[in-house]
This record gives sequence, C-alpha cells and structure tokens, in this order.
Amino acid sequence: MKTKVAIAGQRLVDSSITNEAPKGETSSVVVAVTKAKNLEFETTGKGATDFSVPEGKIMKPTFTTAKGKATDAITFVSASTLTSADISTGKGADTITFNGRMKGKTTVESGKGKDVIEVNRQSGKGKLILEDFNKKDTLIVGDETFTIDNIDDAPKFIKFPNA
Ligand SMILES: [Ca+2]
Repeated sequence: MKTKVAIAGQRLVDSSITNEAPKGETSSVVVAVTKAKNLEFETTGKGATDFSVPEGKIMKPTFTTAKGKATDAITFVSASTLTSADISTGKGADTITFNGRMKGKTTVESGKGKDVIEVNRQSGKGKLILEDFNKKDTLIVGDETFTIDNIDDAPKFIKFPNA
C-alpha cells in the first residue's frame, strides 16, 4: 500500500512533514514549490519513504527516514536546487539521487545496508559529505561507479571523512 502526498505552491518555510506509515508500506512525498526553507522530514514509524523534489529551491532541509530496514528513496530531480541538506536514511538499502544543482554542504548518513548514492549534479559549487560510506555502498557519478576501493578517484567535491 502506498500513501501519496504532493505539496505545491510558492513558499514553504519551517514546515515539517512526518511519515507515519507502518512497516511494509511506502509513503510517497513530492515537494514541488518555488522555494522551501528549513523543511524537516521525519519518518516516525517503520514505513519506507519515497521523497522527491522535481523542481524549485530547497534550502537547508533535514531528512530522517526510518531507523530500521525500510528501503528509502530520496530524489532531487534536474530542475531543483538543493542547498545544505542533512540526510539520514537508516538501515535499509537506500537510494539517494542528486540530479539538480547543489550548493552549500550536504551531509548524508546512509546507515547500514547496500546504499546507492547517485550524483549527476549540474553546475553549482556544493560539497557532498558521505559520512558513513562503506564497502557495501555504491557511489555513481555520471557514468562512473565508485566503491570503497576506488573512492580516491571520485570527484573532489565529494568527501568521505570516515572511509
Ligand atoms: Ca541505509
């Protein structure tokens, strides 16, 4: 079962969105606003998250998905601009996709599980910090794939402080 929430409009300031879906269900959230500042997304139950930003400016958002093994997807599509996000996705095999512009410093803690982080950012000077990138995780940048063995060859705007 899937619950779906779509938010559109001009501005979203200091809003919080909570995913209360139970285990086995996925909450699908689409935020397509011109500008969203300090958005706080949290999964309080064991349900999975499918969060996407098709367009607009998303500034300083926080994402905390289920701590357990839910499989989460967070996607920033090419028409979006992401500034300084904090993302934490728990134990499941999660996919985080950055396809838009990136600014500021975005931090990802993808947790345990075989996580895939995909980056195909357009221009922008943001940094991406992968806090807990480990041997189970995969980083895809454009058409190149990186694992813990070759992260030294990854683009320098991506940092691995604990790998
Ligand atoms: Ca994970």
